[in-house]
This record gives sequence, C-alpha cells and structure tokens, in this order.
Amino acid sequence: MRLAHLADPHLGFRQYHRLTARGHNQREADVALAFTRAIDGVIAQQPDIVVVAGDLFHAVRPTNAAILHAVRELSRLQRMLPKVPVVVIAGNHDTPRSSDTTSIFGLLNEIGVQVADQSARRFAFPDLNLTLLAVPHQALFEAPRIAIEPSGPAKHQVLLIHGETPELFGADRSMAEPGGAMLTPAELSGPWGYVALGHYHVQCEVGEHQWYAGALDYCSPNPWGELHVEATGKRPGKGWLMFDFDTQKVERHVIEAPRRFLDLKRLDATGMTAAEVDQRIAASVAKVEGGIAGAVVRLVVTNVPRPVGRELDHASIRTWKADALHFQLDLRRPDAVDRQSASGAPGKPETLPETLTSYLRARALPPGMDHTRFVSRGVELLEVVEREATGGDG
Ligand SMILES: [Mn+2]
Repeated sequence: MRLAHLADPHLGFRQYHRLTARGHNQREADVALAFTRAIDGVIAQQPDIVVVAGDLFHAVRPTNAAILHAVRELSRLQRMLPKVPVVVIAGNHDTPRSSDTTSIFGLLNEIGVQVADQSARRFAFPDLNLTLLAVPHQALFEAPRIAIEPSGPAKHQVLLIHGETPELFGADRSMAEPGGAMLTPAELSGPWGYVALGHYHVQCEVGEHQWYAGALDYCSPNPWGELHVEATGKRPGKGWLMFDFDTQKVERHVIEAPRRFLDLKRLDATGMTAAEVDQRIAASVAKVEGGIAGAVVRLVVTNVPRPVGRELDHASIRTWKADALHFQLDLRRPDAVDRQSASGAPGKPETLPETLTSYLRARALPPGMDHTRFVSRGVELLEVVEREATGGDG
C-alpha cells in the first residue's frame, strides 16, 4: 500500500517579466510544467492514494490559466489511475479569507477530487484499510481548536495537514514562510502511520514518518535560502514523496527542474578596482556550465564601495541580464550588515511580515497566551489586508 505525497504546487505563481512565446509569464509556465511532471511521475508509479498537502494555487483567486491547468492535470491523474483516491487540502495561500469569496476548490470536488478547504474532514478508504484526517489551513484557526488525532478501526491512519511544525526553524527564522499555522507536538505525535505535511518548501523529514514533500519549484520569497538548505541537507532539487506502508520506507521522486536556479560563489571585492571586479564577475559567469542562458542567477559581491559599483561595466551586466531569465548582481557595500550570511536575501530590507514578526515577538502577553500562535495570527491578519489591497492576487 503506497501513498504519493505532493505539496505546494503554487499554480498561478508569477515572477519577473519574461513571457513565453504565447505571452504567458515564464515562471507561471515553469510552475505549471513542474506540476505536470510531478503528475507524470505519480501516474508512472501507480500509488494507491494521492494527497496534495495545500497551496495547490498561489492565490485565493487563481488565474483562469492556473485553474484550467489544475483541473486538466488532476482529471488526467484520475483518468489514468481511476481507482486511486485523490485528496487535496487548502493551504494558507489558497484559503478564502472571507465568506463572500467562493472557494475554487468546489470545482475540484466536481471532478471527483476529495477536498478539505475550510473545515477538517476525515475520509475513510475501507479498501485500503486507511483513514485520512485532512486538516486545511483554515481549520487550524477555529476556536476551540479541533482535535487532531487518529480515529476508527483502520490499520493505516494518515494526517494530511498544512502548517509549521514545532522546532522546524529554531531561532533563525530566515527560512520561515509567513502566514502558516503553528502545529503543536501533541498534534503530530499521535499514532499516525504517516503525516503528510505542506507549507515549508524544502523537502524534509521532521519526525518518524512525518515529512514535508516540499514545493515543486522555487516559488517562495527565498529561493536562495531553499537552494542552500537543500544543498546542506544533501537533498538537491524539488519533487514529491512516496510512502510505502508495508516497507515503512519513504522514497524521493525528484522532478526535472523546469528552470535552473544558480547561486554563484560569492566574491569579495576588498581592495579591488572596478576593472578588477569586472574581470572577476565575468570569470564567474563564464565558468557556469552550460552558460547562464534562461537561468535565474544570483551573484553576491561583498565589499563594493559605491564609486566602484558605479564604474562597473554596465554594458556587460546588461548582456547577462538579457541572457539569463533573471540575473541578480547583488553588490554589497563594505559597511553592509550581513544578516543572513548563508541563506536568505542578505542586505535586503526587511519585509513587512518580518518587521511585524519581530515586533510581535517582543510584546509581553498576558499569562497563558500562546506567543507563537499570537505572532502567526498577526502575520496572518496582515496577509489578509495585503491580499484585499491587491485584489486577492497575493
Ligand atoms: Mn506554500
């Protein structure tokens, strides 16, 4: 008995201004292709059940293209594996924030996908001897909080949930995705056969048989941090997971990346002239295997005084920018505070959720109030306002 676990496809995600030949945002097309490749892989592997652990869509009101793609791919999955149940939960990105926003998940229900988008639902699959508790993002903000525990006689008890597990990040929250619900140790520690998590975009194991499948492409605000963590954990690339209840083993299925993300080795320009810095940058770019054409590239150069930065060969830099899908030459002044030397987007100003998080974390609270939940609820509310201000396309 095998379960395929996908998470965070973020269909409809857009980034940069490059368009495909047909006039679509290139990164939106990439994310769609990543989902197609994951579905291809799942079909080839023929699992007994498929789960998607939230953030199927990047926004509450996805584009028509994103909706069409989701319906096409999930219909294809069901056509190719007609007896295999498919269960999808809503994550923080695709949960409607007000009751007047009708959820797009109703459409998935129409094509036979099992959906939990507001409240938690327990699905029984007697043929598989499996019961699945599906907990969407919204269900974690109901008061009182729902009981998250196995139930019923089924041999295999599965928890499908979207949120942040305790101790995932510790003190350094540079990799944390804003807006996620906080899960408690008790909720995860029940006698679950498998816990299929969504929300954190890096594939990782957080407990025995408790996994984040990770996103299918680099679509968080911090792709460079994701790359770094993946490399550190020796788990490069994006993909999905297969859990085998008989062997109790988890198998990674990496998908071919639609887009190359390259974080070039950072340079230190201490004491260099502009011409010398130019040379070093050109050498770094020239060294890239296969060239930088079509890739998303970052090159951090530290200790670049303002006058040196101004004198750089901007014609060459423009050529690289035109060649790559996105070329980020990140020049840091000698006095720049290196907040996140290994990961993150150092030197960049804090985002509003980051500022709010540090502010709320420093607040004194009445006794008995959960500080972590207080902070995540605050960021949550900020997201609501941001999305309403941007017409739900957040
Ligand atoms: Mn996500």
